[in-house]
Amino acid sequence: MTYVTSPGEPLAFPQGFAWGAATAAYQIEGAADADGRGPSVWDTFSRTPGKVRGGDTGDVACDSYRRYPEDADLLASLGLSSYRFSISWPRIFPTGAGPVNQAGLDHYKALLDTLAERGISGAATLFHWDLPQALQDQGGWASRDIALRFADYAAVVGEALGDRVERWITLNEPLVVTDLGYRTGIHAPGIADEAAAAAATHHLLLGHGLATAALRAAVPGAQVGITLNLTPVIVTPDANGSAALLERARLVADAKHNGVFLEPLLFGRYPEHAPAAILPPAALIRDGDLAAISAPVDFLGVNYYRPQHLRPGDPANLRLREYPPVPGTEGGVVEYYPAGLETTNMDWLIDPDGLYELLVRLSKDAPGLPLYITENGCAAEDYPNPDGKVNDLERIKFLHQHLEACARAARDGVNLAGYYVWSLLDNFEWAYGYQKRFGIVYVDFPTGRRIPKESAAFVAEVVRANAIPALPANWPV
Ligand code: IFM
Repeated sequence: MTYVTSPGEPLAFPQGFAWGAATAAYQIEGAADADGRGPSVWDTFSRTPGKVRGGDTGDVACDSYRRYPEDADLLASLGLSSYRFSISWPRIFPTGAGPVNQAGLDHYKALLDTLAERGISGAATLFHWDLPQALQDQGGWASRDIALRFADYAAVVGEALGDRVERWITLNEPLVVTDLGYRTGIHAPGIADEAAAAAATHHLLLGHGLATAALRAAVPGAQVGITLNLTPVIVTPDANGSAALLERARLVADAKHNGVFLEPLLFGRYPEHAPAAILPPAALIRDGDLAAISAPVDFLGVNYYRPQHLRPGDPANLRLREYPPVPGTEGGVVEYYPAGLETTNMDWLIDPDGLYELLVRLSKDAPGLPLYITENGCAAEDYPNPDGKVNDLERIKFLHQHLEACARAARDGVNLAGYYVWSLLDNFEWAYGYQKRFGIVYVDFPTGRRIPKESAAFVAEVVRANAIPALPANWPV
């Protein structure tokens, strides 16, 4: 397929826009026992029967720990200027606190040097969920001490890699850690305890604040931010419902999905409308914590996948594609899937307008703060055709629509500095194992062979033109 970007293309991106692809250590590296790596909570969890679909683990994954030069070549072949990867904490601190494993640091030096040789800069995430098991054994994120351990780890990594990393991301999606790791237990470490989840919220935030200071001390001029998964809440009134109730539901849902991390970071306070159960108790919040948490960041990383839609409805008598809204919202409002919107292979709504609204809202909450889309993409039923090609047209349509939302937001004054597609490679999709494919590059897991999908060619053209090509009028999906 050929993508044509016409001169004077209206959907252009700002000059200097960063184009990248994102991955995470546990999802792609494999090599679980190589070079002194210690176990992480995801090793323990995935090896526990019944926790991950098909009994899949990250033991081998995409074998990117060994095949990283090939992955760097892939990035270069797409013209991408930045690679967002995560550092595996248990490779650096196999037993949690010390000693430091030099071989782990050397691996990331080699990765960054390999990228640099190809003109690609590195955006390093310090914590993308693979906590050293030894730290979990001491309470994990439910214990305050871990915030200090995280800062120690940030300092060590900052000193070792500070001259090579362009941007630092302290945490990836802390809300997923608290919600799925500690509240429902469907992710590692598999805890289902509301109080532990609330404590983890505060300690993740504190860890971010202390790690930010540690990185800045270790790396003069370091660019430090955090990545949040944010979910715009869109309400649709109707003639029968109470507008006041709907607005209350919106505020509560927004506090739960967004405010619980956004407000402490940007404003140094927990959100007023959040359900009490999700907030850390006052006894956990010590003097100075909120100041450390709200120390200004250099940028905000935004992971966008889908919004939440709410409308008046009867929570006791749900219609098709209606669900009870977030806990803590009074009855009379339900979550629903609007009839006109399609869904992805994860059954997640496809709603690029949600991304536009989110970006505009963030630029009001944090005027001027550079925003990066640090993840955006979709899972699809991908497979190689008999001719060996992977024709992922749904993904191209998804990316096209979401990039259009980004370009519009930038045109309308949002300080959007870059976009990373999730993901470079098909990989270990947490509790779904290898059954969900998010990559723009197909991975044949039995052999590790990489096959760039059709979407990779599309992304390469967007990067080349720094603008979005029009899809043919007869686009089949
Ligand atoms: O695969 C994950 C990633 O690790 C974090 N953000 C969402 C992606 C898709 O579920």
